[in-house]
Formats: sequence, C-alpha cells, structure tokens
Amino acid sequence: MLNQEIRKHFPIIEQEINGHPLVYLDSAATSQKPQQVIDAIRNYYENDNSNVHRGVHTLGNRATEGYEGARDKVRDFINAKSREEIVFTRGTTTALNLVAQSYGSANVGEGDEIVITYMEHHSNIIPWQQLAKAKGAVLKYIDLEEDGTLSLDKVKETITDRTKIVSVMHVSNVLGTINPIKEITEIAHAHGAVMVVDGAQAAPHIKVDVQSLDCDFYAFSGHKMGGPTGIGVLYGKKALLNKMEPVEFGGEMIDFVGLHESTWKELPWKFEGGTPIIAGAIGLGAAIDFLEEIGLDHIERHEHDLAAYAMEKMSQVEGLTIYGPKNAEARAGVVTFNLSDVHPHDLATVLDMHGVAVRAGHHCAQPLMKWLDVSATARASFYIYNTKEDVDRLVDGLQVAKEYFNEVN
Ligand code: 7TS
Repeated sequence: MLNQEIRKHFPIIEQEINGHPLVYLDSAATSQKPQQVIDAIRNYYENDNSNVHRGVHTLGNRATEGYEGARDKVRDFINAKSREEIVFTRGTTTALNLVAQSYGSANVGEGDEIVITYMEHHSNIIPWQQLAKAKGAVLKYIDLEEDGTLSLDKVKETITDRTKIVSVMHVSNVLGTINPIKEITEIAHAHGAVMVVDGAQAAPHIKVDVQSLDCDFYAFSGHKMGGPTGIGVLYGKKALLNKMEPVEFGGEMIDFVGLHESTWKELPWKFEGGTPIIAGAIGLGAAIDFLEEIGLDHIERHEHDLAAYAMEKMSQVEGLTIYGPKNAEARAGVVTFNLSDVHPHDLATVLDMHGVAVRAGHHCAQPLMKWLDVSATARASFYIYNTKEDVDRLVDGLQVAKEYFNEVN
C-alpha cells in the first residue's frame, strides 16, 4: 500500500488543529487507529457482544471465537510456537509486572541480580526495583555508549552467574535505538538467566520473531500498533509459564474451587482472571490484519527513511540537538531533540499552534534523562501514516519557534 493510501484508512488524520492540517508525530505514546479496527470493535458491540468461554448460546460462541481468534493472530504475528504462550494483559506495563511478580518472586533471592539498562522506560524499571527491594536482590544497569546504543562488551561485563533476570527494551522510546536482543539473550542464557523483552516500541514497527530471538518473555501493547487501549500481550515460553503462579485470582482462571483450596485452568487462561478484554483483543486482531496487509518490512523501511530524512532536515536547524544513534539505520522512527535552551514544553506548545503534535517531557525514562544530562526533551515519533511532508511541517514549525523564542529572549 502506498503511503497516501495508508493515510486514507485513518479518519482522525483528516482534521485541522489551530487552523492547520494535523501532523501527528506522537505515535510512540499511542498510535492512531485505522477504520477497520474501529469497525471491528463497533461490529463486536453491535452484533456479537457477550461473555466468553461459556459455550451454549450463539453470541457467546461468536465472542469466544473473536477473542480466541485474536490470540491465534498474535501467535502468528510474533511467531510463537503455540497459542498457549500468548497471555492477554492490559498492556506492556501489566505484562512486565506479571513477570516480575510471578516469575521474579519465585526465582529471585537475596543477593541475586536483576540486570536492566539506563535507557529503560519506567515500566521496565520499577517492577524490578520493587522485586529487588522485596527480595534483597541487586538491580544492575548496563551503561550506554555515547551515541545511546548498547555494546555487547558492557552487556557481558554486567551479567554474571548471580544474574537471574535480564530485562531490556527492544526499541528505545526516546533514542529510537534498536537493541541486539538476540545477542543479549545468548549472553543471559549462558549465565542461566531468563531474558525479558519490553517490545512496546518494537512490535508495532519491526518484524518480531520470538523463536528466533529465543527470549523467554516478550511484552507489548495493542494501542501503539493501531489497536485499542487496554489490551496488550505477554508472550512467555510454555515451560516457564507452566511453572508460574497467577498473580490475579478470581473468575475465569480457575478449574476447581473448594472452600480452602482451588486449582487453576491450563495455559494461557490461568493468567487471565476475570472477564477478559474481549473487544480489545478483537480490535488488536484487526490491527494485526491491517499491519500484515501493509507488511512489517514495508513499515520498517518507511520509518528508517522518515527518520533519516528527519535527521538530515532537522540538523539544518541552528541550535538543535538530536539524541541517540547518528545512523538512521540503527534506529526506529523516533527522533528526540532539544532546541537551544527553549523548554521542550514551550517548543511543543508552539508546534501545536502550527498543528504539529509532538511529545515533550521525560518520556517515562527519568534515568535516561539523567544519563543524557537533561531534564526533558521534545520527541517526534513516526508511524505508517506519516510522510516526508509531515517532517517538513515539523522543521518549518521549529524554524518559527526558533525565531519566536529569539525575539522573546
Ligand atoms: N515500554 C516502552 C518502551 C514504552 O515506550 C512504553 C510506553 C511502555 C513500556 C508502557 O506501555 P503501556 O502501554 O503499558 O503504557 N511509552 C510511552 C511513551 O513513550 N510516551 O507515552 C507512553
């Protein structure tokens, strides 16, 4: 599908913001939704709405087929070995907390190590901080190279035989860095540690193959890949998930309930307590269909091209600092920057006056902000509907902002 054709599938894009056509450059926070996702959710509520896994009536069967069908689509999308390895969660955050609370509580003890990096999102820091505190374990950080990449030498220096869990983001939501997950997994496994991957910024943008990566857990969110909010995925290797205890207890996840003892359903349902996120899963399934129609290779190529174009154009703006890898091939479609000493919030406000939506702040990565020695940055993040014209509009906005703040100061 051509870029202009893809855009037509996103009704929200066709609007003006402050008198200018909208340029949405905040897809790392959440992506826009194609019409077929909106239609799938609407169709579910209009025609099929019912609770799942209860058999008997027709609507119930349709809802179950929709929900479990979405699980098959996810399995195929990330090339998991079996559908039992796909657990629906509320999002990446919930998925990572599940691993920390279930696998972590059972397998991490006093003096053991949990290894993460300086570039992690708070969702891949705090669950491990809490686990380390509860268990008397040590939370270690892999340092970054100057350009915001990871070197395997430093990975090797940090992971030891005391390391029980290594958890690393696949793609950085701030620097755009694509991390060498397969190689890090090999190192983690050589020390007997499990490898957890925060795939929130990868699954929407690059082809993920969990069998090829050989990671033990992989977490991502539906809302960053054209799907609705409130649905996400935890992939886990079956042998590990089988041994893990649920963290939420109640309806749906049980097999037998006695007065003082209960047993759990088999995988994956033992981790899905309560009425599940039925419409969310169906919406995610529709988003996967849409992404696969376009092709992940095409999406990845498009974003590399946009990032390269943006970095080239933006580097011509005087006083602009871009963070992260200089080589656009080493990064996904995220460009984080600051303009002289203009506060990123002020910058984002001026850009919004010109219809350009970017995010400003710490991007839920305060340790990384400290590492970069800044309190905040502005960030443009691209997706399938963005164009080179969008980048031009961003650069025009930055030029206007520069002149405006020069005059004010
Ligand atoms: N991990 C990464 C790498 C992320 O970018 C995000 C969200 C999360 C985890 C959490 O995902 P959630 O769906 O559970 O909230 N990142 C961003 C962002 O960069 N701006 O807003 C949200």
